[in-house]
Amino acid sequence: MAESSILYALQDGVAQITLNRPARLNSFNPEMHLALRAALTRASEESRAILLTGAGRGFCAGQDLADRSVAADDSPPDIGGSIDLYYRPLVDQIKQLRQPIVCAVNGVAAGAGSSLALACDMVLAARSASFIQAFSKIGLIPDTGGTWFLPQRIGHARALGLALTGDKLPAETAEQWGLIWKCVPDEELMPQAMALASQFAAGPTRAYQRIKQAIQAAASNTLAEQLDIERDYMAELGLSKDYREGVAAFMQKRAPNYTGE
Ligand code: T3D
Repeated sequence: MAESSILYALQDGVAQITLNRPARLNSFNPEMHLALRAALTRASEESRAILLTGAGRGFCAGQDLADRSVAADDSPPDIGGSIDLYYRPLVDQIKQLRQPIVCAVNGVAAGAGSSLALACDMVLAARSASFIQAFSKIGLIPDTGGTWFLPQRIGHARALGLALTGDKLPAETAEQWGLIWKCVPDEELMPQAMALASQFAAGPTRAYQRIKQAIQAAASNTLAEQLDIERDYMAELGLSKDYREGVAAFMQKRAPNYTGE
């Protein structure tokens, strides 16, 4: 029986999802798209933090190009349809997760694989990993949110340079440029990523959800709109059990016991 293209494990509130097509650097085919979406749905229901990574030496090399190879006289692939059916809903689903999603980039993240990592809330990368906007090398543009994530995080000049050249960005530079949270020694990637995900799984989930939404909204809001959002979310969270527990724990000089409520 063929091994599943997505591995899933739930432990202590953390759902670990592993892209598992290592012979093709975990590139996307329709089966892996559907399995990843199903795994994210399951994780959204039963976990308080998600950890996404890749099996083998790569994180994800984007679209499986073997599925796009056509003879000159064949009809071309429907790439717009593929984006509507697979890539866009994937970004939407990740951005709508209430719990934090940590991405552990274990190797090369190319094309939509890079965008997938950048769609996650916190990205840790192994020192040997890299980010490649491979799209222009095959005559395409960054998708899966790439044209939005890149300039947002590293500015116009660097975003355009990476997208036009398709040059490899080493993980260390990605950290220096503010594209990702952290670059760590290879052997520390999974322990550090799991420690972060575990910290979130034991944290105030509702506050995390609102933090994510507020920071995301800031990309297009005025200060006044943002101040409104802060007031509304603070008012809501002030009624939560976790807020009450956080204050009680502080006053009693003990660690909080958050339930996510
Ligand atoms: O089409 C749509 O639906 C629209 C959506 C598009 C989104 C996209 O992601 S477009 C961009 C697609 N991705 C790429 O163009 C990247 C292609 N891959 C590479 O450029 C290189 O593989 C890497 C730079 C990522 C890594 O290079 P390297 O030297 O470390 O590894 P390699 O030897 O090239 O790859 C190892 C194997 O994985 C190899 O197979 P083999 O020869 O050992 O049997 C290679 O063919 C395979 N592989 C790597 N990437 C892909 C792939 N097979 C299919 N599709 C891939 N994307």
